[in-house]
Amino acid sequence: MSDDLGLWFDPSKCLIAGEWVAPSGGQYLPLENPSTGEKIGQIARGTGADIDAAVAAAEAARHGPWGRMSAAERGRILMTLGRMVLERVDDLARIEALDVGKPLKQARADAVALARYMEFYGGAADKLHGETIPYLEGYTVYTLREPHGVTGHIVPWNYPMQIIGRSVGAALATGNACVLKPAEDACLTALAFAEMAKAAGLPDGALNVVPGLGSEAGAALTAHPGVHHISFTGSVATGVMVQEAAAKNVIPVTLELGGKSPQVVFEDADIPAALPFLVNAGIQNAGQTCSASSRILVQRAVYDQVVERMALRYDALKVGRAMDDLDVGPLISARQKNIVSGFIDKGADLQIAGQGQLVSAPNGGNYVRPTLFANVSPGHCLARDEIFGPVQVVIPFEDEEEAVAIANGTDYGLVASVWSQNGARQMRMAKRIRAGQIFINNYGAGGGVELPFGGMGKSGHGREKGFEAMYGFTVLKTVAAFHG
Ligand code: TXE
Repeated sequence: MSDDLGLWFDPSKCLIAGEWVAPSGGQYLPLENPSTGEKIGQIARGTGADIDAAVAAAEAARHGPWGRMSAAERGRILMTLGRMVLERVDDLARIEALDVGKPLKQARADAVALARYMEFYGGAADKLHGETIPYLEGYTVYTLREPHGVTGHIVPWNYPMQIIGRSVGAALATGNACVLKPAEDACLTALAFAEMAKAAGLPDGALNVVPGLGSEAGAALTAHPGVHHISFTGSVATGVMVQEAAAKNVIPVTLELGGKSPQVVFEDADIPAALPFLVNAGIQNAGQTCSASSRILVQRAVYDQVVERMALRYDALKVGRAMDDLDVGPLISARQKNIVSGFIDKGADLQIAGQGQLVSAPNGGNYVRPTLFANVSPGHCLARDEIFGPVQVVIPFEDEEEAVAIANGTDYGLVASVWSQNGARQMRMAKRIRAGQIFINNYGAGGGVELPFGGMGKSGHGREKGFEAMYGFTVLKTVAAFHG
């Protein structure tokens, strides 16, 4: 497939108040193709002034036609948008592959997920409601679920379409007006989505997009006194800054900050069924997945067998250009490649059980070989820190007690899975592992628009996806009426 971007919109603009405008500072950031390192265009370097204009546009939208629209009408627009996304799935996949280096099939899955979010939240928009509460004689008490107002959305580069879908989708469905700051390394599908939203009939100002640097446009958005809720997905360090900025304005934040998610394989597991999940959950999107399963915990009796069979799969992994659609593409940037290579170097004294092959890796692309480390001790940095690359460690354990201790032994708590045929053990483990999502005999990195998702510990707080996200994007108001 060709490396032609074939864009149907101008990638160097911001969308503010329904208008495509140049960044007020007149400055731009380069767009690079991670598969080759080539410059393929430029995006806007939005400024604090652009964020001011976007927040003002969102504020106006919530007092204009968007704010007055019925929930059913909002839902209809989102569903129309979902259909439009589906019609352009291949275009979206192509530009995502070129912009972020995601192999085409994986990029396509993200575009389909974006459409699913619009369908889900479009359908749910008019199904969220408050309650009546029995109270004193002579009173009727009910609750209203109201939008926060202006919501800020700071999105990373690893799953732009999915994260925009879950965050902006739920916020719009509940009647908020959004300001979206996509990641500097991954803006194209955010702009494409905004262009489609406009064409789907979303009123001006309901969705504004300001690309730019995290330290400029991102920081301006999180500190803005006109923003009423921030939804952030990214690193722990930046998440802390976002929460500090939000605290100064006393506004709620949803933080999704990644993890070190384990899969726990017991001796009674269906190992052939587990194997594809064990490996795919670590190498999907080149391991740049918040819910990547980077730790595989295996009970001693089956440990050698699992390592051997995972290693065979690793050795067969093909790495190369996103447009060649192999198992693993490049990492997002040279910086990310350095971080991941640094971690692989830190494992020099460990046993490398299996490694993927570079088969189409032009110079200048950000490639690393997927690497499986065996016999890693739980205290090693490879078993503790988020690597955010195609690297997994396999750790042996003796019994349930030890499995729980290792599984819960990092700062994170996003996702976990338990592989066992023993129902009682499944239930015990699901209760004892500290994670926002537990899978039993499967693993769902990135999947399930219906399933509430979010972290414990340093994986963050607040829940996205499903109906739960809609509660997060609304404020509960209690009305107590005395009528005698
Ligand atoms: O993240 P940042 P980076 C982890 C992963 C990765 C590491 C660094 O381990 O190796 O973070 O990635 C915006 N105010 N994750 O540096 O900085 C930024 O523009 C407001 C896990 O890319 O957190 C981008 O839009 N916003 C993760 C977004 O924050 C700011 C996904 C994420 O960037 C800002 C990505 C600021 N001061 C990385 N500084 C996951 N949970 O999936 C930056 N940003």
